Order: sequence, then structure tokens, then C-alpha cells
Amino acid sequence: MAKIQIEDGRVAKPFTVGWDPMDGVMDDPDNHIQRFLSKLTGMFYDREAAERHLRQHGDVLLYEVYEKKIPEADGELQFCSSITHPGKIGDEYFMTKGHFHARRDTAEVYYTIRGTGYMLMETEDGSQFELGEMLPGRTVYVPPYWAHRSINIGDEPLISLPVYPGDAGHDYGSIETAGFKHVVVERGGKPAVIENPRYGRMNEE
Ligand code: PAN
Ligand code: ZN
Repeated sequence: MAKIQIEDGRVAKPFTVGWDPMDGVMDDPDNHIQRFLSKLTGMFYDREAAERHLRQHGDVLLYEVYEKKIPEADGELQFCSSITHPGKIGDEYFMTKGHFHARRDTAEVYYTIRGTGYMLMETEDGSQFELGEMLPGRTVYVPPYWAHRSINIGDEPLISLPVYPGDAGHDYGSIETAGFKHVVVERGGKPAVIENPRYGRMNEE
């Protein structure tokens, strides 16, 4: 199939791309991002459990993204293969960092291809939150202004197709420092939402 070509770095040509629905690996990606535990211990509410996990199991791969290069311009659409691996740090499920869009007034849809999970969504002051079910064949709509993070609550990879405006951009700053107010943990074999005891001070040791 045709390869993407970007003319003048601005206008994308039509193209098609495929990926394996079982492992989420994209054919001929322009970018492959891998996020390992060693860089993200501070994002789990139980930081000690994260350090312990690192010592006992090594630098596990929490999630990865395959994407094509698309101009970051109004009118374009970004999309990727987003793969969150199964596992837990203490009782908190593996998840993505999560972010706001740099352009806050941009939405996103996530179509789930494989696995079971939740999209945790929160408003900027943490006063409202929602969990969107991620199951094969279901779509989560993330409205503008809501932070979002995917969480794998199952035992197989959680593979989804996020689609969002070309110029949305990613703002990780407040999630890195303040975190999400809610976290999804396993309690009695089932997922449960608790308040994040480190909310507002995720970057403290
Ligand atoms: C997704 C996410 C992807 C990885 O494409 O970027 O799932 O998660 P983090 O960006 O939080 O590391 C998206 O929401 N884009 O806007
Ligand atoms: Zn997003």
C-alpha cells in the first residue's frame, strides 16, 4: 500500500496503514514510543510498590504507541495504535501517563480493538471524573478540556485506536506534578476507584 508522503511538511497525502489486532504492532510506523517503568515510578500512587516492582521484575514495558507522522495542523487528524500492557504496580493497574491536550478545546475518540480497560477522564480541577469502558467494539468519547488516561484491567494487551485533531498537542505537565485525583486499583479481584493519596504532589519523593 502507498506510503505516507508529506509535502512541504504540511499537507498529508492519502494513505492506508494496517496493524495487527492481536499485538497492536503497526506496519511501517514513523514513530514507536515505549514507556518503561523506570521512568514512570512516580506516576503510581504507591511509589514504593513501583520501586519494589522495578527491583523484583526489572524495567517492564508499561505501554507503547505506534504512529504515522501527520502534520500538526488544524484540519488534520492524528491517530495511533495505543497498547497498554497488562499488569499491576501494587494494586494499581498498568496505565498510560495521561494528559490534557495542549489545545484544551480539542476532543478525542478511542476505539478499542482488544482487551479490557477504562479510560479515566477528569476535569482540570479534579472535581468531575468519569470512567469510559474500553472493550472491543466500544468507543470512548473524550470531550474537550478533559484529561485522559487508559488503564488495562485485564490480562491481555489493551489495544485501541485514538483519533484526535492534528494540532491538539499533549500537555503532560500538570499530570506529572499533580496527578489524577482518582486512581483505579484492584480490590477483592475487581477494579475499584479510590482517591489518590498523592494528588497534588506526585513529584515529591
Ligand atoms: C493517545 C495517547 C496514547 C499514550 O494517543 O497519547 O494513548 O498515552 P500518553 O500520551 O498519555 O502517554 C492520546 O490520547 N493522544 O491525544
Ligand atoms: Zn489525548
